[in-house]
Amino acid sequence: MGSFNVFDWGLVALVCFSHTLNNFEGVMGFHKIFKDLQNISATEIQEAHRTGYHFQPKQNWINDPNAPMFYKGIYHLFYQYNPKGSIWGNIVWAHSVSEDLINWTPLEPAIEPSKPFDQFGCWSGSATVLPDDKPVILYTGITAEQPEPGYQVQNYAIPEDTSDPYLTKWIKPDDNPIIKPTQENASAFRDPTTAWMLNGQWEMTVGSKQDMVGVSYLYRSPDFINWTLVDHPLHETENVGMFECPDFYPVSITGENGLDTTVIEGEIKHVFKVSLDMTRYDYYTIGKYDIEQDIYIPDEGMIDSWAGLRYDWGNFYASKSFFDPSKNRRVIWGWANESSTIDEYVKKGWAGIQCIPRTVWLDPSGKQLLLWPVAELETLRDVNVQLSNVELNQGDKVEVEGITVAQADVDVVFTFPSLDKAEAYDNAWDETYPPETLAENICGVMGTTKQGGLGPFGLLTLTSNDFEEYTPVFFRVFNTPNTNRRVLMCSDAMPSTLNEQEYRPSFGGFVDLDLADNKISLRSLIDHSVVESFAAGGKTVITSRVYPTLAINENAHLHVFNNGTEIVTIERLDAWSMKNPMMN
Ligand SMILES: *[C@@H]1O[C@H](CO)[C@@H](O)[C@H](O)[C@H]1NC(C)=O
Ligand SMILES: *[C@@H]1O[C@H](CO)[C@@H](O)[C@H](O)[C@H]1NC(C)=O
Ligand SMILES: *[C@@H]1O[C@H](CO)[C@@H](O)[C@H](O)[C@H]1NC(C)=O
Ligand SMILES: *[C@@H]1O[C@H](CO)[C@@H](O)[C@H](O)[C@H]1NC(C)=O
Ligand SMILES: *[C@H]1O[C@@H](CO)[C@H](O)[C@@H](O)[C@@H]1NC(C)=O
Repeated sequence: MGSFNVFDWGLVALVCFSHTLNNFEGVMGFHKIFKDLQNISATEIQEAHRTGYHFQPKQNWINDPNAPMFYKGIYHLFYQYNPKGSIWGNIVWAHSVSEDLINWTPLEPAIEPSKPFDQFGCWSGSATVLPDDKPVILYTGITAEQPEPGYQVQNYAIPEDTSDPYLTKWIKPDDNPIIKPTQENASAFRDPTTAWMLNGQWEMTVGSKQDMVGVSYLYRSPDFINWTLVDHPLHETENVGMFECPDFYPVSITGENGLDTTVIEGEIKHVFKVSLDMTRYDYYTIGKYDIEQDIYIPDEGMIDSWAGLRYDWGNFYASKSFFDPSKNRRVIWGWANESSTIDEYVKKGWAGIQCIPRTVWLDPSGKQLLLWPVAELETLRDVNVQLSNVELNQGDKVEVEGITVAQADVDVVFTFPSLDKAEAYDNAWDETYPPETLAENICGVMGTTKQGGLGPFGLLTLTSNDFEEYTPVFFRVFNTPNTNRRVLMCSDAMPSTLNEQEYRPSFGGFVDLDLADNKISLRSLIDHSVVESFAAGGKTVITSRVYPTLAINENAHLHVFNNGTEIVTIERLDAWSMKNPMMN
């Protein structure tokens, strides 16, 4: 990630204005460079919206997670960090270590600009652990001040001492850069992936574009140092613009276990994920890695565009996965940016968090992934309250009391007698809204106040005393059998704050469920200014950043509600106060 350059700016602006969707224009502000603000470090950190158990440093700006890995018993997370201020700029690779993905200790930055091949920036990249336990980082270096061309190159870095499980010091050898761009794509050439092996050679891919075609260039190397461009890309997609932070990995079709990136054959499928700079969301397809042709082919029926599947239908970007051999799982990290104004970033002295790491595996249908918070998060669960068999009629709200609801983990199962009362799906929506924002638009139009048949029902998180503010996470079920638009999940920031200056999207996603068992589950991780929600065991995930003015700390409340004519029963609800881990 990190296309903060004037070349892209022109293109993005052009496309955004011609696009029918207003919300895509939000992208543009983020591309501006605020030179005079990027070195201003706050003397005081505003705590009101700081998270309790999400990953963040003590202060300043963060963005993409980089090179996550497990090495000699230790989890490593690097991330894009401005050591001097709370807006983007002066980017280094900050580095933290953990034994459980939850408690984090900061180390010195691992990679900082210093050499001709990265003097103007050390941008995102990935780690590969080579045989004999030798980790190598590939990252993007910026070699000239923007907007000079020829500035995005790929470099490598190696640990000074591989016997140190903390990998404290990193060396950038002098034979860098190992890959140079051509003049034409010099400003759009970044984010190298973890490598895999094919026919005895290493391969990896780098994100780019040619005009509006997103391109994932493929490179090959016998020794991890001498890389040559393969004559065709791993994958490309029309009309989506720049591929940032590509990720390419195998998933098992027989179990929930993760697989090392070097597994390229067997009972597997492959996932190809990109972060689209133009829309600022993370999209994936499931498909096949054709090792004869050395290309990735999405499965029949996959939507390979920004109307396709997302890891998260909310605020989640520049994600990166890694294989964790100690637990035999694949884990995804993703960044949730702050969604307020530049002035507020500077004032509060910090910006950006990493979402709770999520285990990822293939849904038994083979048609989507499932994402679920890593099990270690449960070690932070403290005081617990439960509800069971509570019936909710239309208009009912049941308060969940006795825990710290502004910093909580809530897991609930809803049941209902039948689908008979489900409201009609309005086919006009399909004409009115483009597929990529259909769910979000329906959530926005209907909210929780438009009463329905089966739903809206769900949680009202971060609610103020008199409901002036609330962040609802809820479902509506439509009477549209035989489509995947039957169950809608919403996480609506619109009523979340009285501060109307804030970005308050009504995020939404459909949940691919037939509801044959008249049941749906929801888990929400609430943490002051973030609500991360997982429907139906991780089929649909939505993260919202919210900035309540009243519903802060002990002034926040949590309710379960129903606003549909059908009775909805809380079959079981468990909610926990969440403790503070050691956080940098
Ligand atoms: C900001 O800090 C960077 C890194 O130390 C430095 O190179 C740059 O000149 C500073 N910019 C301003 C405007 O002070
Ligand atoms: C860069 O762009 C040119 C022309 O658009 C293309 O032919 C070339 O393969 C691209 N990729 C790299 C890595 O140079
Ligand atoms: C790098 O690899 C290419 C292709 O395998 C080979 O032609 C070239 O001689 C190698 N260069 C070095 C410096 O080893
Ligand atoms: C339920 O709908 C009524 C009528 O529109 C509305 O007044 C009420 O606020 C809604 N409840 C919630 C939680 O939005
Ligand atoms: C996060 O901030 C909001 C509000 O400014 C923007 O609309 C998003 O595009 C942005 N997301 C990313 C990934 O940068």
